[in-house]
Amino acid sequence: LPLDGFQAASAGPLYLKLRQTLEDAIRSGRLAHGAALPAERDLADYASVSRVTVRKAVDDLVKDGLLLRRHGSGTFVVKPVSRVEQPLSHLTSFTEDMARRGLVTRSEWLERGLYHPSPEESVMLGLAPGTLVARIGRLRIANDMPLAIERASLSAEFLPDPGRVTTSLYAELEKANTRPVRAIQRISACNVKNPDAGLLQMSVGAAGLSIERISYLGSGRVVEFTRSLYRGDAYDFVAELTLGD
Ligand code: 16G
Repeated sequence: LPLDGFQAASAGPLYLKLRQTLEDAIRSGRLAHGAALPAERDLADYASVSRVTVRKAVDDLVKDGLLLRRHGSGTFVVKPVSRVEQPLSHLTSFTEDMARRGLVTRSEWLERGLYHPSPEESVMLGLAPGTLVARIGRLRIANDMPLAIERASLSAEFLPDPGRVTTSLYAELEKANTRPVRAIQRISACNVKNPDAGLLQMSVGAAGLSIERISYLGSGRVVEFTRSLYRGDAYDFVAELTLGD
């Protein structure tokens, strides 16, 4: 058990001492990233404290982002995320961005197929009546770290067979010469909720970035309407600003 050095007899509130001992175990690597925390009962027995004390110490570490509770499976040591600096000047794809940093990407599929469009999709994509919409919903993962949830909608005209997108949507569009050349992107702050928090391995209520991208062909036609949720602790969006008139 990761409780070396814990001394119930020393001064100060018990739960804070227990918290510090657990924090030291995490920071020193004795409790490895991704490892499950021993059961509350075992920690309480071993430290000779009440389960309430253990719960308070663990709650504190969850609040500070060092531990993560996963419903039904336990409490885990959070893997620290190295932040990604993402320029806001180029219309690149996730796969390209990550490859440039030497990271290996994969996706877990949340949705992929042709559907009747929602009213919002019809408006955003300028769909003619009767046109279907292709939806590509993915949890995007780089080096085994989930970074974002992306849900893209495109007119079925541009993506008649969504099953063909295996790794990169933009690479697939490029084959048909319909890769977007311009996009408007809106970034706003949010607090992640379930089920998104679970997918992104974040605590409920942690900071996320909600991003909407509408991308266009050279002709001005909309190709893609994408709603994404990025981990707030993993991304810095950086833009160059120049003095204008
Ligand atoms: C980026 C875009 C997303 C686009 C995707 C294509 C943001 C916020 N989103 O992640 O709109 O669909 O790239 O990536 O930048 P892919 O070609 O790797 O599938």
